[in-house]
Order: sequence, then C-alpha cells, then structure tokens
Amino acid sequence: MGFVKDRFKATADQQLLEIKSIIEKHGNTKLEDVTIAQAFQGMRGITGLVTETSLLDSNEGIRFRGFSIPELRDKLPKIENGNEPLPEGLFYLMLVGELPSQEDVDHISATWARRSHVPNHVFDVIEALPVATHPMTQFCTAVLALQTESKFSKAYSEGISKKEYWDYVYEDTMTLIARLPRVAAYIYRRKYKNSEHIQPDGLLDWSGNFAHMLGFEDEGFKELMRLYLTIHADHEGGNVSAHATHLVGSALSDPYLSFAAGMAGLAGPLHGLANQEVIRWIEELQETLGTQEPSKEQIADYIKTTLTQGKVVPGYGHAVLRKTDPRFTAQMEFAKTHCPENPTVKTVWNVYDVAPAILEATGKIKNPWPNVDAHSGALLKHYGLVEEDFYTVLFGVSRALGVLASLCWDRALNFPIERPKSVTTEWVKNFIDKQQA
Ligand code: CMX
Repeated sequence: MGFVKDRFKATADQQLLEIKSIIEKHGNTKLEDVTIAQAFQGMRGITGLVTETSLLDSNEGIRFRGFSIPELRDKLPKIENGNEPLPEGLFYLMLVGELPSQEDVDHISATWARRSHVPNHVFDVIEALPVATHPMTQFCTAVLALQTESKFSKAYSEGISKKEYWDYVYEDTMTLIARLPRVAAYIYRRKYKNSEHIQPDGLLDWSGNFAHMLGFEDEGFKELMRLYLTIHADHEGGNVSAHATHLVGSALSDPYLSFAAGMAGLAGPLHGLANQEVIRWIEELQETLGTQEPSKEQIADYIKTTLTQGKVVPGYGHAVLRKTDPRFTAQMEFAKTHCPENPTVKTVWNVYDVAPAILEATGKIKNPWPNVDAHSGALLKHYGLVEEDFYTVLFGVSRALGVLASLCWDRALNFPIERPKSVTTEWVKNFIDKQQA
C-alpha cells in the first residue's frame, strides 16, 4: 500500500471511531427543524449531510480542512519557481486532512502520471459521437466508457467484505483522476483542433501536463490551470455535482458511475455550465454595445435589460454564499498580476462594480455577489482558450478531486445508502390541517 493510502486509512479509522461514539451519545440530538418551505424549495439550509473535505461559510466562503483559499495559495506546495498551488496538494489535504509536504505532492503527481494511460476503447467511444456534441456530453460519456476499468465493480461482483470497499474505491479514484486530463484534452483537440492530438508529458505535474495536452505551453496558462484546478475542486457536500456523486455512490455504484452522475449535474446552467454562460453574456454585451470596454452606465443598463427579459445574470448569486466568492477574488488577483489590461477582464471587473447593487435592488435575489464562474472565462480567453463550451469540462476535471476524495471518505466511514423521506403536497396539506386542529 502506498504511504498516502496508509495515511488516509489511519485518519479515516480514527474518524470512524469518533463518529461511532458521537452517534452513540448524541444520535438523537436534533440539528434543526425542517420547514415546509424548505421541503418545497430545494432543501435550502437543511443540514442533512456530512462531508469531510470542505466546509462553506456563507459570509467567508469555502475552507478546505480549515484552510481558506488565500491560505492555500500560500501554504500548498508549488512547482519550482511557481506561484500557484498544485492541485495534487489540495487532493492530499482533502484526503488525509493535513497539509502535504513537497514529497507527498511529488508522490501523487508521479502516481497520476503512471496511471494516466487511457484505454483505446474510450477514444473509440468518443469518436462515435458527432463532433458537434457538447463537450460535457462527450466528457460524461467518456467517464462511463472508462468504467470498464473499475476495480471496485470487479471486486464487488467477485464478493468482498464491506471493510474492503474503501480500498477499491481509493484505487478507482486515483486511476480515474489520473486519466481525466487525457480524456478532456482529447475531447478538446478532437472538437476544436482538427483531431491533432498531443501526447502526454509524464515529467510534468497534473495541471502542467493537462495544459500541454490541450496545446498551451505558456507558463502563465499552466499557472492559471494550477490555480483553476485547485479552486474549483470542492464546495462542501450539498452542491449538485458533489451531492449527486455522493448519492449515487451510496448505492455502491463505483466511482466511475458516481462521478459520471456528478458531471451530468455539473453540466446544468445553474451549476457548472454557468462559466460558459457568463462569457457568452459578456461577449453579447460587448457586441450589442459595439465596444470591448463598455462604460459602467452601459453595463448597468444591459443588466437591467437581462433581468427584464426574465433571464438570470450568470455568474451572480449563490444558494449558500452571501458575499463575494473567494474563488472569484483569487481569479481577480491572478488577473491583476497577469493580464490587468485585457478588455474582457476589465469588463468583468466593471460588471462587479455595478451588478450587486442592481441585483440587490430587485429585493428577491438573496446573494447579489459574484460566484466562481463570473471570472474564469475572461482569463481563459486571455490565454487563447476561446471555446467557451469547453469551460465546464475544465471545472469537471477539477471537481473530480473533491467529490472523489469525498467518495473515499464515504466508503471508509461506512456511510449507508442515502434515502431521505419525501412526501406529497396532499400529505403536507393534511399535516397543516392536523397542526391547526
Ligand atoms: N440573476 C437573476 N435572478 C437571480 C439571480 C441572478 N444571478 N440569482 C438569483 N436570482 C433569482 C432566482 O431565479 C429566484 O427567482 P424566482 O423567485 O423568480 O424564482 C430569486 O432570485 C431567488 O433566488 P435565490 O434564493 O437568491 O437563489 P437560489 O438559491 O434559488 O439559486 C443560483 C442560486 C446560483 C442558482 C442563482 O443565483 C442563479 O441562477 N445564478 C445565476 C447562475 C449561476 O451563476 N450559477 C452558478 C452558481 C455557482 C455554481 O454552482 O457553479
């Protein structure tokens, strides 16, 4: 067993004992009551899940194992002469619960490089889809095609003890994460670069190699990828992609099937697809107004028109957050260093200056501040990754780190099949009548 796996198992065993004791002593303690509105309206605010890898504070934003994004940018290992954290380090932190050393991160980079070979049938499956197929559909399909490699699925059908589930889920997790950049880059080169594919470079880190296979050798872009793949990785357990992966995994569907479910959820425009929608909205704004750098007054009018048309302003709002997303701020800081003069970047900043007040004035939007998706497109366009319908695939490659680390935890902690109770509107009406009687 590798040392990362050993450490994960030791930490998880300790946690399992603690959870057993908590349930024994406090299992009947109520976290909170559920209202009728919560049952009808997306279960917003109900605490009904335990996810170890990260925790979201509505005002402060995400913390991964207690570390904020600025702290992680400072503390996680980097490549030599690099400034941005290596996502391998965040994965280690989410899995083991402690900050990694450079050696730990190098070990994960090397493991993923070693396991990155994608079987040919996966490329055949991608090739069977029309080239025009949306990249997220190609990505989900490819993840399902990779499922033939599942060690968990094979071991389960041969018969294994419950105590061994975590081991096979861990192995599948490491292999799947190792292969995702190759699959994603293949989809990109097939769809936009005339199928001129680029072979992996096993000497590069996970993000650097991904950038290389996409066809970008600029060190600035590689640094952007390291930051991007770190900050999109996890956002506690209730968001659609994390929850879907966890839910499907709770049926003991293997990590490939579970992750494919999460990615199908990420492909929705209210979740991960918003990054594509944001840049389209900004480019439409620039085109409609006939300028790359519209004034704040022009932008304000455009936002109001979007709202009047009954559309959402993409990249703004959040189900949990109530302040500017620190993932937005991290990208803004990156842009200030690398491309402060880019007109689309400047437009993103001008939107940030005017949108919150307008959204707040509607009186119904609970969070008028930007989320992670409000900035990413402008940065990617700056470096020449201009095909915005690919952007959610980048989000998906990153999200694998969080949701699959969580899946390892789910199996190591023996979490059971998830099955909340649902009721009908008729049941609710009867319930209200009984309460009032
Ligand atoms: N523009 C216009 N209207 C918005 C809005 C926005 N950016 N954000 C919320 N609203 C509206 C909602 O549609 C809702 O309207 P109705 O009452 O008419 O149905 C009302 O304001 C209240 O919504 P809310 O409680 O503030 O927000 P929700 O928790 O229901 O939804 C989210 C959260 C993210 C889906 C929503 O803010 C939104 O659609 N934003 C734009 C899409 C986006 O950026 N998504 C990415 C989120 C981050 C991610 O998951 O990747």
